[in-house]
Amino acid sequence: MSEGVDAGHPRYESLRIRELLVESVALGLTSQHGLIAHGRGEALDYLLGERTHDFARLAISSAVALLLLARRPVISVNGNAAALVPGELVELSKLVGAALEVNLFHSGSERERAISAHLKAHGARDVLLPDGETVLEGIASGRRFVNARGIGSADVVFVPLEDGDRCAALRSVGKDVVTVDLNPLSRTSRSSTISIVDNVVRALPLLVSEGKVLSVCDRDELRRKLSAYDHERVLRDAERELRSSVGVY
Ligand code: PTJ
Repeated sequence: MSEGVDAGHPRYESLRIRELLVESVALGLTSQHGLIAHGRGEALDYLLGERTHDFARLAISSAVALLLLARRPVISVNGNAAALVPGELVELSKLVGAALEVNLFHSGSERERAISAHLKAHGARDVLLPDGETVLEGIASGRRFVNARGIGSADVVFVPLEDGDRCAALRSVGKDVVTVDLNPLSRTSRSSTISIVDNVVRALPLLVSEGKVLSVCDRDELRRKLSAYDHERVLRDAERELRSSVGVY
């Protein structure tokens, strides 16, 4: 980390994460737009008290159950997630048997390769990239380019930091989508199957620990976990939490 971030600073953790993202832009992992997206996330996280709420814990547990029940789960990785939680993404992929696929809003083969190498340096064996032939219809961004062995044939896609277009497109072709997004009002949160309203830096370690617990459960137990999830209620509780912190009910 560059000089100037004092570990004793009261906002050290927030400054550390900013610094990590700035360095990740310099390393060619994260896009400059990713910094702006992070700023939006920071503001929402501040209003949520920078902690994991019960609505997110329920979503995390249900998301792990859904991933373990899936036939072909895939974890989609973008530039922000790769910078913030590379080791956890790799660990989760191993726990739930999911493929890792790089999929970028601002696509570019150099950045795809850099993210792939970064994930491999954190223990990933195989990382899928867009195969150059498979396209997901209904998306305007670079996220339409996918891999036929990954997102193209997945039944469940986990997408930390999403944009609404892709989430809706994945749902429209019958795939279940798990998202992590600090904004419960976003199209992403609304159109996903399971929405984890939390910061990826807290949610991913919790997904990994829940993965260790649930990976020994049988399928009936996993289905019971999944049936406890109520999408409308989770979003309502998250929105209420946000509004209560700014005094708007
Ligand atoms: O795919 P890339 O690497 O080219 O980058 C794509 C970005 C992130 C730039 C692109 O997806 C984008 O512009 O995203 P949006 O539309 O700004 O949405 C990002 C959402 O993620 C917003 O709702 C933010 O509140 C949320 N967000 C930002 N940081 C975090 C977050 N949610 C959870 N944890 C975070 N750390």
